[in-house]
Amino acid sequence: ANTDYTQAANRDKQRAALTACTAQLGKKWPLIINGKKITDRAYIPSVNPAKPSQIIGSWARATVADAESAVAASVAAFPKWRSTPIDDRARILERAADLMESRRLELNSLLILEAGKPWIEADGDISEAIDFCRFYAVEMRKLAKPVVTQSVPGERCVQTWTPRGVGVAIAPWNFPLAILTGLVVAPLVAGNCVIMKPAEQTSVIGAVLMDLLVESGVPAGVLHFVPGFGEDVGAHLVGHPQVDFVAFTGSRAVGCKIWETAGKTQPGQQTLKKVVCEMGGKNALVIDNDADLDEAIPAALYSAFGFSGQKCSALSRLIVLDEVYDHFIERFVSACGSYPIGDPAQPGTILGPVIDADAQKKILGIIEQGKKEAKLAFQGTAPAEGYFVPATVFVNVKPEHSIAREEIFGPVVAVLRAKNLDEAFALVNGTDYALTGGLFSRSPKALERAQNEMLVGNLYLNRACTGAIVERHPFGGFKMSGGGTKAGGKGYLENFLFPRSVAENVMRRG
Ligand code: TXE
Repeated sequence: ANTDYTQAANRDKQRAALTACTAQLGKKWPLIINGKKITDRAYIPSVNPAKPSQIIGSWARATVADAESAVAASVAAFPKWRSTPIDDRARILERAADLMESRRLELNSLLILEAGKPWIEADGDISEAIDFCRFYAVEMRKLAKPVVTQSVPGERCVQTWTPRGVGVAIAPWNFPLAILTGLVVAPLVAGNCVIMKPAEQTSVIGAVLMDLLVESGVPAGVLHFVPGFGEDVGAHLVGHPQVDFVAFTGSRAVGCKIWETAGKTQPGQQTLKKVVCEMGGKNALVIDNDADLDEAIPAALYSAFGFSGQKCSALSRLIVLDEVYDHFIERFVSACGSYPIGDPAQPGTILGPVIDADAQKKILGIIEQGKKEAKLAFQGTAPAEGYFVPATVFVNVKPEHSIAREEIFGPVVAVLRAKNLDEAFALVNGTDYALTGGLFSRSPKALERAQNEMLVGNLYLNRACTGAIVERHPFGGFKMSGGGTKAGGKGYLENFLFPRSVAENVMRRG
């Protein structure tokens, strides 16, 4: 459950936590390999995207040699960790969840300061991290029970599971606590050793998560904190012959590179690597002629502009049917101006900055390209300091336009027009992605058709196409959105396990 920031007491507590967090900025975070803190490395500063002059902390940049040490330590620790009682492993995750809950405001403050997440979004990130810990602990306990497949007289047949070995968790910056937690604790509780490689932009949050997991009881040698650059340390770990799996969330480009690297068998490699991969999306909401606009418009605004659209589930295409088009555009555009942009540390901010200068430059470039292709229907304002991008809406967008095809990962919406649902659903399915999508309609037939014809991993009907609660909405897409796994869903843990079939001649049992 998220914090209710409409209560003044909660706002005061969050403000106090932010002040306390700001007071101890500038900390230097080491690598942690085999339980040892390594400090003599180059340090990379992490800055506040809303105030780039403010350094949140700096982290020791791992080298390829550090990656080698982490793999060697993991290989050595695996046999003992794999035979740890499952309940002991599950209890570590439950302690981590309790610690996160007890440190919620401090963690919130870090997400606000290092990732530029507005309070509500930061709080949701923590809630999801806590849910991942609790959910995967319960799921692993269920998997501990052998499943009887088919016993016949004299023979008992069951299926059990065994962990894969050593893996690397490579996380993005946009859910710097939640996604990193999920990618780490799922393989851990399954009995694997894990090397944590946070995103460069949010490695301080990664360091705090590492400390919290160590405090929860993860033994040295089982989990290593190796912050570094993706192209050297990340790539080296993905290609390492003794790394058995990669748990990745991030861009399509990097995801495809990881699949290629992991697919090449290296000398000395003893296992076919498993890649668990969640990438971007080009998510669309279809507005039917009879949609309830009082619902559809706030939902579209939240999906498009929450956290400045930096979510793989963010809305980036609105597909509006002819009859309702003019009315919808008029109301949607006038509502866009009501979305507050500013310092995410201020309560009530919805649009904070984008993650860094590169992202800001990339998205502003896409907006310039959009102005050549389509018509600018709305552009908000943005503070001068910090990596801000104004909320932007384009209309008269054609499906071949780049703003209708490529993931933007910023507060930019492309509006397309459709004659009918046939055309609308064809537009939805017409990109390389299949992550989230939704339909606002009052007609049961249309809602039925959406479930059969909108080919997305997570479909939302008459609600925002963004946001997934662990276990309630198992999350993940297909096509170029990912390998079809569902984070926070039943079966996710099986990515990090091998199934084993056991047949026993019970006549011989004493
Ligand atoms: O992703 P990256 P970023 C998408 C979205 C966004 C883009 C950039 O399109 O614009 O990714 O975000 C590591 N081998 N999403 O920069 O660059 C890197 O160090 C191994 C969607 O976060 O893919 C980081 O830890 N690792 C996504 C991680 O990959 C490599 C959420 C992600 O970096 C590597 C976030 C390599 N060659 C971004 N290169 C979602 N679906 O939620 C980089 N990395």
